[in-house]
Amino acid sequence: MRIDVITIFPDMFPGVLGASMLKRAQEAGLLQVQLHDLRDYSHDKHRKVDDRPYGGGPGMVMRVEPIAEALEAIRSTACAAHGEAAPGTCQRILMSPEGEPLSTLVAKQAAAVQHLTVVCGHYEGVDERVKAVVDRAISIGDYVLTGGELPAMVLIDAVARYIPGVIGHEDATKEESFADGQLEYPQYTRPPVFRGLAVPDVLLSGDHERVAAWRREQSMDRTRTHRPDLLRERNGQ
Ligand code: 4FV
Repeated sequence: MRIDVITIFPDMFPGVLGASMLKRAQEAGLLQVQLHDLRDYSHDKHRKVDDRPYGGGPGMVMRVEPIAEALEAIRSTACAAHGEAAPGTCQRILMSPEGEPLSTLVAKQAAAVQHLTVVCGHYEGVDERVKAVVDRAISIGDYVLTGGELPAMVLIDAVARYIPGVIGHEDATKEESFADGQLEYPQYTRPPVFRGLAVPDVLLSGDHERVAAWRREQSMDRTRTHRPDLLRERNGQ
């Protein structure tokens, strides 16, 4: 999978992309991330990519032209390389609080696309016409951040986990929170007792049936207690 990122802060990414699973995924050739400095697509002598909002108001807005030109430059290179025959081969995504909420389903869908281009906004946001040059907008949550860079990293991390071969054991993504619309069961490891807190006996029993039943029960209890909305959603309510 290839992911191109358009940002005015490319230096924010190496730390996240250069560690742990994302690093291994790139080294294994399962994931390729290309960073693009949006300022390279500014025609302004000061490489400005923002301007004051029409209609007045606080802050600055990111101009549409540099973003559109960066997308076209990527299309003419990366997309040309993998051939755009199959629809859905590539997707251009704007990270925005107005976007569709990032979820397990959205991450899985995006992981099925061969080539993603992610646009990171900044300042007060991007010119509304940016939505005409991207395929979708995704939000990581109902709060406003200083920039789209962290959301882009969250998206890359969430998507990378669904690229076959990135997660050591495929089952991991099958038995985890939200995989089946529920919260995952509690996990324990050594020591068997910590400051009087003991690991549930069933997990030390070696009785796989009982362990599986206990885990199903725990998952349902925790979901009912902490995220009843997930159950309503799953039951289509
Ligand atoms: C955001 C979010 C987010 C809004 C203004 C960047 C900021 C600034 N992106 N999920 N929540 N973006 O807050 O995706 O441009």
